[in-house]
Amino acid sequence: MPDSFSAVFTSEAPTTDTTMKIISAQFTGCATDLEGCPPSSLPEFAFVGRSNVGKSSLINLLADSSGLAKISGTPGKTRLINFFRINDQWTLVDLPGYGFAKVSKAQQAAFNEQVSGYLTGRENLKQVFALLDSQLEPLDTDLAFIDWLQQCGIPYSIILTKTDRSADAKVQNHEGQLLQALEDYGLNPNEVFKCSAKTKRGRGAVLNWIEGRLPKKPKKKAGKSIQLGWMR
Ligand SMILES: Nc1nc2c(ncn2[C@@H]2O[C@H](COP(=O)(O)OP(=O)(O)O)[C@@H](O)[C@H]2O)c(=O)[nH]1
Ligand SMILES: [Mg+2]
Repeated sequence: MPDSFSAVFTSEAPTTDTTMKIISAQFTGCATDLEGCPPSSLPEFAFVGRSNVGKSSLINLLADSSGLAKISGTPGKTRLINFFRINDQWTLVDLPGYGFAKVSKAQQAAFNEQVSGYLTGRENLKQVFALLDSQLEPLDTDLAFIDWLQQCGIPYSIILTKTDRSADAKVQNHEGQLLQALEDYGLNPNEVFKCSAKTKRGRGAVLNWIEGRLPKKPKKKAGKSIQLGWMR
């Protein structure tokens, strides 16, 4: 092989990271139901899952901010819909965790009604990310929730969380079971992502997916150079 070729092939690949840069992430409000949600025309992306699935950790990972969403030692404490404006471009919505056993059935039903009101009624909601724990086989409660999303015509993707906690083979096995269950029930998520808040796995994939759904910024027209000839 001529030297020039080896030079080409051994040269370092460019290290350009194309992941969306998080320039700003601000808490903009919270609500218990649709009526209380802050008005916004920005595209919204909501994150939901059972308590302790790793939602707050994932939100902090995505937003590049360790304290944005509170990582809870007490599962099920967050009963509010929280809004975070990212890069003045889109809104990340942290929905309360479902399926928490320490609240009464009546409380859970009221809460489900409030969250479902947001999910079905929020006009700028672009997509729901349903979080599932990759350490577990797909659970009926999760599948029922996903089925409900699909029946309501709400676009959704699935994120398998905490992939660092199990061996790759186990994660793959659970992913396979999930894909099979989705097929059996005729459920069609936009994507299935695998994430870990610990290793940052999946961060770029989720952010790039969101970026692809944002309105394109108008390209600057090729600026004409200012004619300075008159000054001479
Ligand atoms: N190893 C590991 N632990 C995680 C990950 N995500 C969350 N956790 C832990 O799981 C627990 C629940 O996380 P949290 O983000 O509060 O879950 P939430 O209740 O769904 O908001 C905490 O102890 C986290 O430190 C992850 O990706 N890897
Ligand atoms: Mg949380």
